[in-house]
Amino acid sequence: MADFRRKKLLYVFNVFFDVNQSGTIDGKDFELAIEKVCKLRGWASGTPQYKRMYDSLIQIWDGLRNKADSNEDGQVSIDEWYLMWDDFAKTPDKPLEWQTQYLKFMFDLEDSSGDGAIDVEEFAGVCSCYGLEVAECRKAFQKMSDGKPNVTYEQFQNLWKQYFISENPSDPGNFIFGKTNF
Ligand SMILES: [Ca+2]
Ligand SMILES: [Ca+2]
Repeated sequence: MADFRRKKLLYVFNVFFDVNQSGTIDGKDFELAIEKVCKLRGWASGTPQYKRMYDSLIQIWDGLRNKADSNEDGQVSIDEWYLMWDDFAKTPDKPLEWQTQYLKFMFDLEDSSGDGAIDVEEFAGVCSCYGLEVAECRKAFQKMSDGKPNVTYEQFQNLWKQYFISENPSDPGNFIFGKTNF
């Protein structure tokens, strides 16, 4: 796998999945992610929105673990992570179910107004809740949207695919997780 693609995969692993920075992904990371995004949205535990968020992230974790945890230790290591995305790159039109669920989850989370498109404020709001600098998120949005004010779901799906398979640093899909260079 090319170094550039490996760096992108490592970045998503570290920032969006291994939330407690333990070096592997497991259920605890997802529980922290649930707290993080519900706090961002102002959803208290016990509310229907909290429950929906909880259910969809736990379902994503179950799907990820089932496919990627090949040594069955209950955790997804960085090597297991690389292996799974290397398989994805071979047949990007046949994603795993959890991968599609996560793509949709991220889009819906970012589209906080629910109008079917992401704008720069929505994008920066979510990325900064994962600890990224707002200024860099804004720059990343300009690059991924090619200077346009919005990114639709259809566009996002293509950018997403590009993120995980592209080895060309100038492709717009490289910027969908808020980082401008690798
Ligand atoms: Ca972890
Ligand atoms: Ca494992």
